[in-house]
Amino acid sequence: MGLLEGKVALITGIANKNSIAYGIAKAFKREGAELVITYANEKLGKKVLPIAEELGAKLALEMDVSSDEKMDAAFAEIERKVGVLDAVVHSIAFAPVEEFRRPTLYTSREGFRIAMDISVYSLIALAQRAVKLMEGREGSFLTLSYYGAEKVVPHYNVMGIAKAALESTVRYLAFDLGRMGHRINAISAGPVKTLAARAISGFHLLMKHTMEVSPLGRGIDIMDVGNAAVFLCSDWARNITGEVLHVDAGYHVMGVMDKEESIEQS
Ligand code: 0WD
Repeated sequence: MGLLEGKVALITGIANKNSIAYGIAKAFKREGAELVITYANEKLGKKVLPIAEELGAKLALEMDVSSDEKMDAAFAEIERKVGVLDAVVHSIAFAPVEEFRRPTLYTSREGFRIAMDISVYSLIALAQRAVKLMEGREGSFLTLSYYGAEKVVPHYNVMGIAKAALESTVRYLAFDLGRMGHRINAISAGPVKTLAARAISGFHLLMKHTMEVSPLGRGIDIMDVGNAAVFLCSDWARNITGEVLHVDAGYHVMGVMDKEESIEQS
């Protein structure tokens, strides 16, 4: 029996087969979960609908998290067609590309607002609506963060600030949701080449650096994140909430980045 047998999971943030959310959806499916898949807009729908079909999703629908009305409409449809939810995966982030191109010092008010709205507030907006479908169940929420929340990663800029706020949001929501019997956690994933990652200047150098200095001396892939997500959303993790789990080949434990040393060891 799969670890998520009998559970219904809402997965947001699949843009294509490179998306971290795709790895999570595949792992959830493998473990017996029924899937509800949402995509940001009609254009992305053309890519995502065939993926939803391949994964045998119960329902696939559009949901732009920047609009309360669109979220209400999507949740009304989920309630009508599916009725319940056990898990919600928030795999969404966005900031205007200019914000990755200039120093954090020159972040615009609008860029900051958009980054916080789409990448952070959307988690709260999802939780507000999902709890109604989790009544009487031990629900579980999961979001995706990155090391740039904890330390300065050049070019990550306003997204690092947003991820710090996101991780704090996980802790505050853990308190509110915990009173209802639900859990919420984050996975801080190592760099993965995806559509969103392409916006960040020098991303390939960041990936190379991470692989070279991490204790395991390698990078991660979307199934590594998917497998950890299965655990966090399964009953095996029923007393884990408010946590940020690093799936980064151990990169975050390094203080001094000694590239030579890690190469000698391998
Ligand atoms: O290295 C990486 N790729 C890492 C990503 C390392 C650590 C964390 N993450 C995080 C990201 O910050 C994000 O929170 O993982 C999450 C998923 O990102 P991803 O899988 O790297 O990127 P991608 O495949 O582009 O999916 C993100 C998706 C959007 O794709 P695009 O590229 O079209 O922006 O977030 C969704 C959209 O599908 N999204 C929205 N969904 C609903 N409403 C919206 C919106 N308004 N905006 C973006």
